[in-house]
Amino acid sequence: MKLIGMLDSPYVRRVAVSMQLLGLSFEHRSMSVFSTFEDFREINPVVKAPSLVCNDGEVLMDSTLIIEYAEALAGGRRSLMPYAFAERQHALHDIGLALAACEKSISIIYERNLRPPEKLHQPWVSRITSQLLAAYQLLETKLSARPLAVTSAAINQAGGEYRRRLALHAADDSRSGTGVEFSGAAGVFSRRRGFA
Ligand SMILES: N[C@@H](CCC(=O)N[C@@H](CS)C(=O)NCC(=O)O)C(=O)O
Repeated sequence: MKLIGMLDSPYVRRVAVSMQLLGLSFEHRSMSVFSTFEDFREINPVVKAPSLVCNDGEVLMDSTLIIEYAEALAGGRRSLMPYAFAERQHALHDIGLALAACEKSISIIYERNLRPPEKLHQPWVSRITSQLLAAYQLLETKLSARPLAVTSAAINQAGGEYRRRLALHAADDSRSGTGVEFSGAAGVFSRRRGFA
């Protein structure tokens, strides 16, 4: 399997961290959807990062769908999602906020960096900014009440406050061999200025 995309993208990062935590081996090709657009198009004509080239050559895109595939590939024995229904609902809520925050952050960067300054539509930027602040504010409130677990043993797709199935098989964690501490929510929460 090949994961295509740069790790400054929160979407590529969440897939890379999740696949690592799930114990899946993959090759990572750091390609930009901008500076290497033509090369990227050879792999995925839609030019979306992340793209995952499966072992049979089929290409998957969208981080959530790729993670769903990775979880299926890892088998039911390992999962980065909480098992209990209520905990899963809370995790999905947090993940939705984090993904919305990523989407709005990226929209602002595209609006500012890809348009000529005279074509920038400030009411649109203000709208996106208010959405971005709402998502981060809700996350901040939630996380200040219950800080994220930051170890690879405890983290899950929503940051680690809810028990994931893997925690029931703690011995398995040593097999992932990561020993790495991640900054939160399987990669999605860390804030970066630029994106692939
Ligand atoms: N919903 C998608 C968003 C992926 C996304 O927007 N990736 C950006 C890079 S950070 C991209 O491919 N941008 C190029 C484009 O949309 O044309 C996901 O979760 O993977």
